[in-house]
Amino acid sequence: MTKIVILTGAGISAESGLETFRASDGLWAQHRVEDVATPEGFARNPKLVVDFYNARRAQAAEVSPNAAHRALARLEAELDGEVVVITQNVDDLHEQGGSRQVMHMHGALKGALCAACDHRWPAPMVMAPGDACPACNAPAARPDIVWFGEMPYQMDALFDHLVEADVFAAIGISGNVYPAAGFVAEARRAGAHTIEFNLERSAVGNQFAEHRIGPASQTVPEWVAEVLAARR
Ligand code: BV8
Repeated sequence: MTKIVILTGAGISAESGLETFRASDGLWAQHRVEDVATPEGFARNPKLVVDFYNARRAQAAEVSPNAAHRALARLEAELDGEVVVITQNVDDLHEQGGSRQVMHMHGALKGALCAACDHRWPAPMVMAPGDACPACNAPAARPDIVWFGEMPYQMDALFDHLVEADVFAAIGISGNVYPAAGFVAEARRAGAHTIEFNLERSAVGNQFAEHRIGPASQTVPEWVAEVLAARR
């Protein structure tokens, strides 16, 4: 049975209107990553960090999935095999687009986490520093986001999927952030065919066997149609 593992990054949500990280007008252009996406930044200025994620949560609530998200959901629904989406993104556009097996390795804007007892609950649209945890009541609520220096989620399960992949596709990632950027090497080692979808080659582009250059809303639906036709 065919198993396709797909890693997505900010580039798949760009055409839905969400800023990427490294575009010149991207998120990091307006903020220093050390200030808004590290535990140290959160400890130093929790309001700056919580407001950064409040703004992104509000922005994410305004946008819709694009044809690339919908194509991946079609692939999962129609392929005689298994499709796993591993996303670096913290928006829920894959779920809105219809994908069911989605792994948020860097957390999710819709999640809140208690820094004191590890309890998780659906985040309110607007979080404030010192919000109480509904389980232990400590004033220790934080966005359920994996910051730089923190361990990404579900790493063991992710690697189990990678080593079983027949095809590994990366869509809209710059290949700058590890361990996600290292997944292509793992998949290749396990014998997967590797494809990169991007506007240009990523920092790990030379590790992919195949490249589909262009906007994901065009290249991904084309690829999905080919994959499904080939297996009919
Ligand atoms: C960890 C949540 C330690 C926050 C994020 C090894 C070598 C070097 C450094 C490290 C290393 N190992 C660890 C590190 C440190 C660090 C790291 O990699 N630093 C980099 C900057 C050098 N990594 C970590 O800290 C990670 N933690 O490794 O734990 C550890 C290890 C073992 C045991 C214990 C602890 C945690 C990293 C997670 C940080 N959190 N996100 C938030 O969202 O606010 S990272 C964030 O940036 C994203 O989640 C994503 O992962 C990352 C990069 O963003 P991309 O998605 O790639 O987006 P970007 O804008 O960069 O690129 C967009 C791409 O799309 C471009 O290529 C563009 O061309 C393309 N595109 C644009 N439009 C389109 C398109 N493509 C197609 N169609 C379009 N229309």
